[in-house]
Amino acid sequence: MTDLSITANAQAEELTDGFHLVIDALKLNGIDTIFGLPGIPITDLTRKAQAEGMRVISFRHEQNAGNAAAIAGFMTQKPGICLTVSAPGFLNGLTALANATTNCFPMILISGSSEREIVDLQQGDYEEMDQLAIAKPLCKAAFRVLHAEDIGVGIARAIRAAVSGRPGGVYLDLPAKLFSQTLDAQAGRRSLIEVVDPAPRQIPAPDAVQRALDLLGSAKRPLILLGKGAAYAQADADIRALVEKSGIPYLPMSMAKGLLPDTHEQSAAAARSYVLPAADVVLLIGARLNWLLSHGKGKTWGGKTHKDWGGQKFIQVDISPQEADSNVRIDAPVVGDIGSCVSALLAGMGSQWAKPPAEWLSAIAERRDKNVAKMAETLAKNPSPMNYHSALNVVRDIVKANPDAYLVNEGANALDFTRSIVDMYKPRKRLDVGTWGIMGIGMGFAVAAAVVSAEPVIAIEGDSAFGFSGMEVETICRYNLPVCVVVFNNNGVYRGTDVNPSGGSDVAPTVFVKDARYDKIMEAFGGVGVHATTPAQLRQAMEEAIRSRRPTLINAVIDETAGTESGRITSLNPQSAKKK
Ligand code: OXT
Ligand code: ADP
Ligand code: MG
Repeated sequence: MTDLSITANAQAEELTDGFHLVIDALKLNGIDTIFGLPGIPITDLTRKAQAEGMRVISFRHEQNAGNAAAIAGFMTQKPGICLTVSAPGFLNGLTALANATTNCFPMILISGSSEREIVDLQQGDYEEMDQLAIAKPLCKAAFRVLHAEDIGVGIARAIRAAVSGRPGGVYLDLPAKLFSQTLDAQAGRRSLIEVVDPAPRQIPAPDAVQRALDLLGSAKRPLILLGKGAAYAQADADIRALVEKSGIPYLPMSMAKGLLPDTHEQSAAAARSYVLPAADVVLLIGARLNWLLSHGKGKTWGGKTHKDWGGQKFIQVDISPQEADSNVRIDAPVVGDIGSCVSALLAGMGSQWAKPPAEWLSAIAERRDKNVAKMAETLAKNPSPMNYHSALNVVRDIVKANPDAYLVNEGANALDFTRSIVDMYKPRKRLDVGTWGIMGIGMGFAVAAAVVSAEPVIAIEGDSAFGFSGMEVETICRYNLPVCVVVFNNNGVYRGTDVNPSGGSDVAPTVFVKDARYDKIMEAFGGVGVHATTPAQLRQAMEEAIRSRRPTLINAVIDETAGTESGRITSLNPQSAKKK
């Protein structure tokens, strides 16, 4: 080696660059996984991140990588990272970013972008797009870094914005030129920020806590509603203690199922349509009064018409001060993080808290027992062809036997029946379509759940829902993940029975290829494919999938007449004024 090349090497060692600073900044903040899809200008970033010990999970479409990042954020309280290329890759990831923001999941979409000078003059660069401007209205915050020395600040701001206060999606724009910019290595290290206390606790005001307790204590028919914010908060023991100490019946929203086991004696889930209109005081913990709760009014709540208030008084525990009064009056807002609020409520309840009146509890128990008995009767039937109930009876047993497994769920009937039939036993195990009722989260959520937790994952998918992310079956096989996908195959969206009203040769818009074999997709990539037409076959295949931890797809044939239009939300379909 000549003297000259020794000097050049020494200099190279003392330099760092944009690629390494991004990786170092993420690692410094405890982020060890990237979900993404390589290409110009971020291919080398994925390679170098892997070389530096990060887990880089590469997807077949950015939307699925984005959904994986979002749910990783929900599971861990750390922002999930999705990495994409410019314009089209960025746009593919954007739906997931918007969905994360809507659901209050912390994630950061990092996209490479084209040259600012060319983009801003609209001179037609490769994948030209003003990504920052497009992302801004769809997320909580959006930042762009132009100089390598600002990467540390950019990542720190993105992390804080994603997880502090109400969590949400953040966009970070990294132009191509940034990655090869160099910096003295020491200056580079000094420019990085390890974020201190990224999601500071927010202690509720004592008078707000007292107001809430006074109202709750005065109730004759109190009810607690647990939402996915309560699941996210990881205050599981205190939430359980609050429910049990108060003796108040509770309803879990879909992703709050399992916060307390669904079999808990205070669960009013099986008496939902009775308790909502009958309750006089409702304590909302991390749940918004949005469409899923009929905006806190209307017939669901005992109002005369869909606009009328049912007369309940609400206490709302939420980190966002703007959430209260968004739909109906909140009589006692408690603003703060759920952990701090719930522990303050618990402390304020003291040791003499009176349980709710016995008439209220027995009225609920009566409705619940009736519904549970009716459900048990339906589940015990064994019709041919298999229907949602007989198939889900199997899933219910498998989840009971494997309470640590994650349950991903999407579809319409495949979603709604699973929610009410399959009991959950542990917090944050049920991952589903969330606030938007969005199809396409399935395989992204399943991959992330398996990668983050290493636990088995069961994905119950409508055949339509599965189609939105089905190609990620290859990803599941590539990383050999313990994911068991069960496609509830009823030949279409809601049902497989619609006909073309014009009599033409095209099939109806809601109908798919009949008797399709989704199991063959899994086999194409080396996983296990099973065609199941009976509950016994489904049971055997699911048990084997959990035991072996091999990627498995079960094509579960469901009676094509069994579903209803839009599942439980038929009423949201607008009706034509004209008869024909
Ligand atoms: O009290 P009552 O008597 O009312 O009974 C309730 C409970 O008390 C009782 N229950 C129980 N009984 C006994 N035992 C137990 N343990 C028990 N637990 C409960 O059961 C009932 C029901 O209880 P639940 O569920 O708690 O109550 P309810 O009233 O349903 O709750 C109301 C809601 C609103 C909270 C609830 O319904 C809910 O969370 N709904 C979510 C609905 C949703 O988000 N749906 C997904 C969207 S649908 C549609 O949009 C679809 N698309 C369009 C599309 C979408 N979404 N996205 C994109 C990107 N593009 C397009 C499409 C394409 S769905 C879809 C595909 C559909 O086809 P698939 O093939 O995938 O699926 P299939 O339908 O299977 O074919
Ligand atoms: P669900 O769909 O289950 O009803 P939502 O997504 O509508 O739940 O509501 C979740 C709520 O939880 C949001 O209003 C959000 O601000 C709140 N939230 C999220 N995390 C926390 C937290 N750590 N502390 C307090 N509130 C939180
Ligand atoms: Mg279907």
